[in-house]
Amino acid sequence: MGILCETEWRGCGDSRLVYVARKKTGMFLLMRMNTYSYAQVTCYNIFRTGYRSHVIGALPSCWHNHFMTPDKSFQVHRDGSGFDCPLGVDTLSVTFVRDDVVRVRIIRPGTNGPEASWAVLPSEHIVAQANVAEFKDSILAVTPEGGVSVDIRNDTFSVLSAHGDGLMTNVTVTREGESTTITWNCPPDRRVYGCGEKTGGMDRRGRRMVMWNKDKFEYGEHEEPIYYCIPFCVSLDGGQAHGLFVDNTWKQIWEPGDSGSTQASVTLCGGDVDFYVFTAPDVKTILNRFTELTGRQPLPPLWSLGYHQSRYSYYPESEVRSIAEEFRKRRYPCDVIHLDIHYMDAYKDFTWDPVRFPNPPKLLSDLNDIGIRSVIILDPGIKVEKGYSAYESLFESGCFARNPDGTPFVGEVWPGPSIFPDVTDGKCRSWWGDQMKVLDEIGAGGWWLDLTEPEVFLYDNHTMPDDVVFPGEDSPRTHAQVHNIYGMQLARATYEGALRHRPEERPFVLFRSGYAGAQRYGATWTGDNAASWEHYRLSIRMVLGLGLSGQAFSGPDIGGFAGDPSPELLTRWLQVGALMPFCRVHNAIPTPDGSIETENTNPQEPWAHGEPYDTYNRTAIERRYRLLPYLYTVFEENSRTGAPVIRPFLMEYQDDPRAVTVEDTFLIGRDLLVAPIVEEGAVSRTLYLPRGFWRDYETGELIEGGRDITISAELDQLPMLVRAGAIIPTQEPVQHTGEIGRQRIIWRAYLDNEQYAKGELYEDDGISFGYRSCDCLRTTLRSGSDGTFARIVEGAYISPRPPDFVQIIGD
Ligand code: MIG
Repeated sequence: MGILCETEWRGCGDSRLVYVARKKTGMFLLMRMNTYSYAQVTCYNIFRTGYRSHVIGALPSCWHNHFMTPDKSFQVHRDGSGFDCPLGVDTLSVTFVRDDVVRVRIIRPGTNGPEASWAVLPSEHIVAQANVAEFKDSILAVTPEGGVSVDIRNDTFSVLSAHGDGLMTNVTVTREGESTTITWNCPPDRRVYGCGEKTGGMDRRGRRMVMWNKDKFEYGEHEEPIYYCIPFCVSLDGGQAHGLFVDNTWKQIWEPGDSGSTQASVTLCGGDVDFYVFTAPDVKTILNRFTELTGRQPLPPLWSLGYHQSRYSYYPESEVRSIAEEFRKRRYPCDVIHLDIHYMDAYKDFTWDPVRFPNPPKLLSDLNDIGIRSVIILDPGIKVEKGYSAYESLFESGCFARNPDGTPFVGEVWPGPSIFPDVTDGKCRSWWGDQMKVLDEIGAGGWWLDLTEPEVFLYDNHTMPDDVVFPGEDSPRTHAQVHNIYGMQLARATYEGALRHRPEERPFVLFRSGYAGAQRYGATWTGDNAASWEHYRLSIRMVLGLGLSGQAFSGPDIGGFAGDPSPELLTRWLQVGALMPFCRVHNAIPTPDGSIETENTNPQEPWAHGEPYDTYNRTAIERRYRLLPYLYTVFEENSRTGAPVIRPFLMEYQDDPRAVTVEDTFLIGRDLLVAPIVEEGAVSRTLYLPRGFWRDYETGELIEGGRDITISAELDQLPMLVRAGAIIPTQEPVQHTGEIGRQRIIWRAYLDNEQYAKGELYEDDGISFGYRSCDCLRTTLRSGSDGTFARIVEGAYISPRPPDFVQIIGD
């Protein structure tokens, strides 16, 4: 009879009914031999008043032969969260982080196993209790709520969901030199989403994905990899979802297998096996759990949700001023102008070119006066130059990347030969924060980090050699190990530095590459895309994919970085881009210094093509500002739950086989559907509308879903629909977010068939952390039976807005 932590085994004589009782927690498992080949496992939680039961899994019936004869060694974790047991020569360590999240580590003999995670937050509080049962040649562990179970055989194991579905079955681990491959069975019809910033289609089956952050100017539609890899995916089997996060910073190769194959694998090019399986059956809960582990996007400053204008580069100062003035003169909303590398003196971080920018504090404060913040670019490389204070202080600290022989690693980037801060070291991160002071003091609004892969010119692979050493805080690591977290750690240094200088303000940090968890330091953009219809369509899939990977605050260079968009393309792209989480127009110019990569581009400011595009583009940007109350409410939800800001249908309709294939239509939050025109010359399109009733955003016309519909949209229009029964908080456009106090909230109510609607609005001061101590306001608006609307208000924030107004859209 098998004995496990205070659990008693009993078996019925005919082996058809077996139960395991755990007296202390009042829980027992019942295994019933249902069919010839499977036993159903039911978990009973016993309460004084009765019991609650649920089926937690199915086991091959061959198990019944083993019930009585266990003979395997395993060790239950002291806190009851899981157990360790042998797996071949290694030790397999299984920890239940939540009832629906299991962590699996493989510890090699004579080692302590995976090193502390860069992604996962310290999480002593996140521990679930496990029940472990031992059989003759396998071990079964389940969480009390039955969310996940792990079944371990001699050298393979399986992770099962609450319903007994095999999420990762027959997992095997093989090694070759430094690399380890994890292989498992993957049902042919499983769909795999996420994995960070990836090109191609949203379903990643059939692909070979390399997790290795890489600079790629004008990347191809199927280029692999690019800037920002996240080794996390969400999978769908029929309507059931589960997630996988492989927490390893080395290069990883993911091969989810094509739809005909039944094998999936992940190869780790170094380090140890440490992964998490998320078994909650719905995509939202999985993202909630993943962002609980790796951190959520902090609520951004409201201004950063406004419109951003950028160019490589606006200079000299007079050009920056004239762009800003143009926005105001033409009455285009704009909150931010970006300063790209030409503001610097010889591309040296934390300096200004004295000729091009003679008086930066005055410039930044004049821009601020008209409601425009400046986001300032920084690159990781610090120019080797005697007398340049950033270089001298970094050199002195010793915290920089080194060659294997200990000499400084010097790489070529914009300023010429440069050294690279070792941001894996906390001392170095605070050094970086110290350097930011000179920019903070003169009024920098936000921070833009480029080349964070880290990119180094002149090497074949555009980065440092693998064996470059980062001395680190606790122990040295090679570039091969820290490459993928370099961008994230630089973002962390910047976020923490900004916070140190202005503890009362939410930082805004924009960075090009990251890793799981980087979302807790800010936003990203999709790098050097191109001015083509393909790239425009791709940008939608990429931003949706990033959201499914935990990074919800992203957007493309609207109009394309390389090349010139046609007027039509810029307008269409702006219409969609203006509704993406991060909204910025940016493009390249030839640099006077003869840039190696950029090509000639024409101006891409939204008025660049004259009328009628000028008016169309203003309308597109104004739409963002109209919807800002709703968008901010969705951002707040994201910061609290991890649910992406813009969502593919599969997030809300994962059980609808058609909805899960849609890649060019999306939802903002739950209720607002955007159906962009994505074909050149088109003025109408067909889309699959998910089930239920919808209403046209403008007219309120009621449309039944669950079928294909065709909508027309001339070049000045963007098709949008609202879920019937929703209320969308909006406002009249403003020139910048500093003006919203003048605008009342206009609730656009879209009644359902029962004449019912409900909506929500989140407000706070948009800049401080006051919301953390309740200085915020959540208003719920509901229609009553008599045609009136009732508000429920929670929170202490006093909104400066004039009284709100409800407008019923449609009949
Ligand atoms: O080698 O800073 O992706 O947004 O304008 C090019 C100049 C360097 C690449 C970035 C782009 C930026 C540009 N940078």
